[in-house]
Amino acid sequence: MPFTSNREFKAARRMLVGASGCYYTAEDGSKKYDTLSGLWCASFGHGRPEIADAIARTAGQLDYVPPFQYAHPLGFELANRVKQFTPAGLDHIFFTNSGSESADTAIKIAKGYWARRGRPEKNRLIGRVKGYHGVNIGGTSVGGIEPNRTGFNDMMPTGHLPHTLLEDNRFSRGCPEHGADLADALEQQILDAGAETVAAVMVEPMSGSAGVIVPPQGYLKRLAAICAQHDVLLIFDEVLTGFGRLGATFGAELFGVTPDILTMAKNITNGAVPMGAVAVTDAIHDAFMETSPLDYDVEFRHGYTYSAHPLACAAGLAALDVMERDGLVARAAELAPYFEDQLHNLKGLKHVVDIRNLGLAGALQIEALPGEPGKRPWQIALAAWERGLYVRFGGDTVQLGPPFIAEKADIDHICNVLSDIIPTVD
Ligand code: PXG
Repeated sequence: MPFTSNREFKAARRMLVGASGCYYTAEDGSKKYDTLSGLWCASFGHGRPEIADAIARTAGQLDYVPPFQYAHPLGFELANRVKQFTPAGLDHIFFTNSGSESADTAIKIAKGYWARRGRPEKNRLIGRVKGYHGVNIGGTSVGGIEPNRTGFNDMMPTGHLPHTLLEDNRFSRGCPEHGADLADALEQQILDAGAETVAAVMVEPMSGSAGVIVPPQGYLKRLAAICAQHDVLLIFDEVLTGFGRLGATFGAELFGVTPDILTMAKNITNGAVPMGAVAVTDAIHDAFMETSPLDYDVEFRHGYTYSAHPLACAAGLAALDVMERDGLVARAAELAPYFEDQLHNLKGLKHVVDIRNLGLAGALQIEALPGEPGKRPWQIALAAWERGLYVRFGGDTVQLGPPFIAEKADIDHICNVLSDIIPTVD
């Protein structure tokens, strides 16, 4: 099983057999409130009939189309739909099947862009400590969650900026005050390596997996300015933040920073069918289109058997319709201040050493049990499971990303259960 303590799971399996709205049904029939929207991907609520119907209809009509040199209308429809939501200037969409594939696709686009511009030595990527860009070779290398990298030997040579998790910022509400100057490490790394060797810097506007690390005020604008100054591409990994999680359609929009490349996945289909996407600027798109003298040449030698899969496209079109029709991004934004208040009310609880939040993403930092990292959140999640909550655990944080259709009473319930449980663990 992926990212699972397999031996422990076999001893106490946690099986889900149904999903509707904000709840899962476990195999014993009990309901479990979904406090992380699946894995941050089913944010519009489970079991949306519009999405299920679209998938079923398409499966009966057009189960599969080869995406190499052939196509189907739903792929173009979805690309046009997605670009209605991406920031202005990011109008060219390439489909993948996951966030990891989006990350590695973005990295190859960045490297290929400079090669096509006659600068193949501009090839190096810079990521950030605690960053997460999935599990493929590129994303693992650029990512900065140390245990995910060690044990696999050297992958792609990559630089890493310092993370922005500062002691001074503990218990900040929303974007913390301190740390914009940490962006200056990018300038130093570019100068050290030589700007002529750096292709791109890749960051999540808000780090999700490492435990909701919210960017300091002004930090992302500073990163973008340094990139522009040194001719380095900026890649935003919005796999987790995209389509509403921060109370804005994208982090790029919320922070007023438009990257050159933006990756997506998760909410794009509300999690119902695997899908990812990468959006790029005209300049990048054109660099690929213009370089070959042969008009039948393949411009981008990259893609997957299941790129723009009809079922994923159908699910994506239906999911984005639901998001728009029900005003779900605005709903996430509306609920966010209440979520923030309730989450920060947990300050003072035994073991809770930091609380972070932005939009409908939140994390409680749990003091690690000496010598047994990650144990307390595991114990918390198991106790929460017994109390009817599905809680994601991993590392020493408890992460919360409720569905955008959550009610205030749901937020109260989640926080009440956690406040009962957390002080009782070892
Ligand atoms: N980039 C980012 C920013 C992500 O959050 C990926 C890439 C990889 O996506 P795929 O679809 O290949 O898994 C992710 C995935 C968590 C958690 O607990 C987060 C993710 C996945 C599983 C758990 O925060 N993010």
